[in-house]
Amino acid sequence: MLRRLILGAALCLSGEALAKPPAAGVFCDTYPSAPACTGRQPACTLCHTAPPQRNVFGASLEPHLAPGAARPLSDGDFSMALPAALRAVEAADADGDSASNLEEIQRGTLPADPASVPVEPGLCGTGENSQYDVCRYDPRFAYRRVLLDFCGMSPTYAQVKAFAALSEEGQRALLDSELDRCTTTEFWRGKNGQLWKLAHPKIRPVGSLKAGEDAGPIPLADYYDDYALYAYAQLDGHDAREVMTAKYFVRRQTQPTRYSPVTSLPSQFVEESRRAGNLTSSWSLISFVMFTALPRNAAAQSYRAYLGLDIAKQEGLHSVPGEPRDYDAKGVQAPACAACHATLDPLSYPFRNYNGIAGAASARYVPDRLELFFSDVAPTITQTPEAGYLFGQPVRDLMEWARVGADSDAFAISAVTDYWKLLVGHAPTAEENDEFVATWRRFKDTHGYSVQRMLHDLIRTEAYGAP
Ligand SMILES: [Ca+2]
Ligand SMILES: [Ca+2]
Repeated sequence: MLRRLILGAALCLSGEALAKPPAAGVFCDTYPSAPACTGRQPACTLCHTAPPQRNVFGASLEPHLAPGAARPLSDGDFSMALPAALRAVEAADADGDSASNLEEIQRGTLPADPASVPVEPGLCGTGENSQYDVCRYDPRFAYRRVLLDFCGMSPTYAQVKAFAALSEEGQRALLDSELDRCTTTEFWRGKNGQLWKLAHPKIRPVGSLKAGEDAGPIPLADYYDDYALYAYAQLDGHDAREVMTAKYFVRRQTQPTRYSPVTSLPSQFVEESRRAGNLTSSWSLISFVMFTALPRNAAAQSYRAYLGLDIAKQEGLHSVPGEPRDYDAKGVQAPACAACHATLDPLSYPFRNYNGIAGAASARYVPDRLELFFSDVAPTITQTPEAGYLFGQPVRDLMEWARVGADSDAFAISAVTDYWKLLVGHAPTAEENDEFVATWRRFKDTHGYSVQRMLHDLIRTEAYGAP
């Protein structure tokens, strides 16, 4: 018997059958150097509008998938048949944009979207733009950009002339020292400065609920604490992962802005052993857990904000066998919901004891929280475990969730993408992919997750410094 779906709580897709969870992995085994596969996996939308509906590229694959075999295919048969089907349509042009499917896959554009086409590398003719060295890294262009992006002001004519007179080595040194100087300014690190802008979609402030400084009419939590931890983790060679893993809080002093770690704040209530950076801040618990028993929204928001994966867009799906168990009886086992909830529910279990809005127990870690406050939600609600899964890997609790997440490629990719969008002006394009991958890999493997050191790489990329 079908249980009625409770809309709003569950994340469901239309249709009966579903996208095959192994599809993204098999695709990347077939095209390991495709931009969609470098450090991540392609979203379901490569082949589907919303699973199971296929887009034009997915539909063109169907007749080549184990032709003659009975439908539906098992996951195993599907995985065996997909590489040959992909190869069979490589020369075709599913979306009619004149670029073959193979060319689009290799250059990182969408084979089912005629608006997404590979751009020819710029024609670097001379005389097109005499002011700048178009198509190649131009230190003068980068210099102007660094002052604008990090200091919020254009260089004066005298500064530009002085810069141009320097040797190549002198120009590089000045770019580095100006970057370091400008990242100490209020424009970069102060309240509502550049770093705070990067934090907005992660924190999702709501002025009417703000407590403390700039309090609103219903003061529930002070999210300036969240901005302070975020900014601290981005600055001065600190480890950017601590936005997810910090056991400390950060106090902000003004004029000039300074951020310093502290062991307690009057506005924060989760004890040290249960803290996971901004995932467990008062504001995150108040605004993302709110009144819910199983905090799926808090889990999905953390996944999106810090790991760059949006489950509602079918990104980062790692179905856990046997899930979702539907402990809170929301009907998420219906096939259209299970596609996302097999990932989302086990992602949410480690939040089970973090309380949202509940009077004196608000924004706290409460052992047996479901037993104490939510036992009437569903007969099986109290069976919800605290252990869960992230990226298909078991995690004991939210601290381990945060640790695994912070150490993942997804974290580094997401963090560097934020700066790429802010500084280059858009998400990395297929043409920029090599520089982008080199930048996030060095951020992770060489720079110890120091944003400051990563920025010195980023301002040297052609993506940033070629006019
Ligand atoms: Ca095409
Ligand atoms: Ca296309």
